[in-house]
Amino acid sequence: MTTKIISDSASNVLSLDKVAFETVPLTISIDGQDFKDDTSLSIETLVDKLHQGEKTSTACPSIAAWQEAFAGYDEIFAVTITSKLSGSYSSAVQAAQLYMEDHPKVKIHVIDSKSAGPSIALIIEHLEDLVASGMPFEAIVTEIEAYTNKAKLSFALENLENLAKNGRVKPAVAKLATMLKIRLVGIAQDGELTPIGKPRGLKKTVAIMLKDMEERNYTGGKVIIAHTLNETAANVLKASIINIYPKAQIKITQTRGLCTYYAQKGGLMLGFEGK
Ligand code: X90
Repeated sequence: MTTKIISDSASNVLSLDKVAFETVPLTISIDGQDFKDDTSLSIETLVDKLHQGEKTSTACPSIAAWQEAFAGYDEIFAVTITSKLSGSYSSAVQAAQLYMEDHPKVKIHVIDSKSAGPSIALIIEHLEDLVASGMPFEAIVTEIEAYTNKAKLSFALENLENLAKNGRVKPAVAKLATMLKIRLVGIAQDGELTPIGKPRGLKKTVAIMLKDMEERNYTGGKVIIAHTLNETAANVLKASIINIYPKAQIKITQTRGLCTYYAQKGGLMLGFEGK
């Protein structure tokens, strides 16, 4: 029995130690040129090109791209960015249906993370532990659906332009993007971006994020911080979390292409285990 975990590139995860893993890239287009969000993409170059580009957009993976990633395995878990903001989930579900028609013995479960970035990464890491423990496929499905509801996301963005331009936020939130020097703190709620604060400065940003962690019942479990060329802020956030929750297990990663595009330079994304 061979098992594989797959996610779209919105997870920012590049590899796993214990279980076969692959990311299916989303695509970023800048003035007609397509960039696949895979390991060959340099984030620094992407940020520069986005700065110079006029017309930019993103696209979810095709059905064919998901099917290629399924090939050769018996049991597959695929995790996607929230279905409310991207076609990635729908693409993966259709790919899974078609693939299982052609390969009746193969089991594929597609998970809508209802989130993005580091909370997808938490789901992937939990899947890795469950698969490695030898738990049967159906039991993992039940457990991971419950865990997905506990994998929370908050974020602090210095620029909402790309989210607004591509219609990924409600018009009222998009209006904030036209204001200067607004740092928006938000959370993923029901798979959508929900603003919770507009602080000025990092100190207040961190305070809002910590309050949200407490409100959503973080008690010292796993945390993943993803940043877009802002390691300093990620380290400040990490130190503040450890200060209150000394047992917190915290990892810091960089955003890959898709999250870099939407979180934009300076952006922070925080995935944590709540209730
Ligand atoms: O299909 C596509 O082209 C991808 C569209 C993705 C749109 C949203 C990406 C958000 C990435 C920004 C902050 C977190 C917002 C999370 C809300 C659930 C990161």
